[in-house]
Amino acid sequence: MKCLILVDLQNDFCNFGALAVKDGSEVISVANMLMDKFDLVVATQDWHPANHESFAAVHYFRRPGQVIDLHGLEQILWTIHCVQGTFGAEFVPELNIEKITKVFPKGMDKTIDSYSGFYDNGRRSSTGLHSYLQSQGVTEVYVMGLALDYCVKFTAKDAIRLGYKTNLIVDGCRAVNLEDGDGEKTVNFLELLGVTVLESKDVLVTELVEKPTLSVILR
Ligand code: VGL
Ligand code: ZN
Repeated sequence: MKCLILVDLQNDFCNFGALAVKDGSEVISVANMLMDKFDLVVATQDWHPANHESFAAVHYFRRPGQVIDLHGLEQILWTIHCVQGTFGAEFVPELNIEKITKVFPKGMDKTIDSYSGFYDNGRRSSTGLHSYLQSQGVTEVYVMGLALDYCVKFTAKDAIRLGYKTNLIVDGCRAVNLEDGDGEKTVNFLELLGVTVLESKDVLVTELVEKPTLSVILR
């Protein structure tokens, strides 16, 4: 069984959101197109309390982009984003949420950030995504979303580490690029780990060729 994992397709990462990723909203149509090709679609949702300690604003004399030690882990400080119950934390209205079978919120514990959809950054607790995928007989995952150099990166990294055949749909992602080239570096890094890098059209085309009617024509 194959599963599409949609990472953090939320208002705060798009358009004029609090932590807007450049051209982030462009990936929504990619997600909507791909969803129809999967029997199983899950989504992660960055879901922070208002006093989350990854927010620069909850620390004295700290600015977004600075790195601190947060209870023993290196933490980049962000602007306040994806606060539970706010518009910024909601999925982008254009996203077709009907096909999403289950949503996995993350980042609720204010003392630790959670980039991966599977575990928090210290691997102290799990979101339940792995056991859910196992219960559904998933062996292969396709990962896309926001942001490529943070939550997508760590989700794909955990997926391959957990033994899933892992694909990254690269045109379904956009990067924060705190430093120039972070997005490209992420793609190279994931490829080295064994992640297959695909374009959405590769997935859409394979699906078509597999359809009996078309394969008859192609023969
Ligand atoms: C993300 C930074 C902070 C992400 C979430 O979804 O990539 N990045 N929280
Ligand atoms: Zn966050």
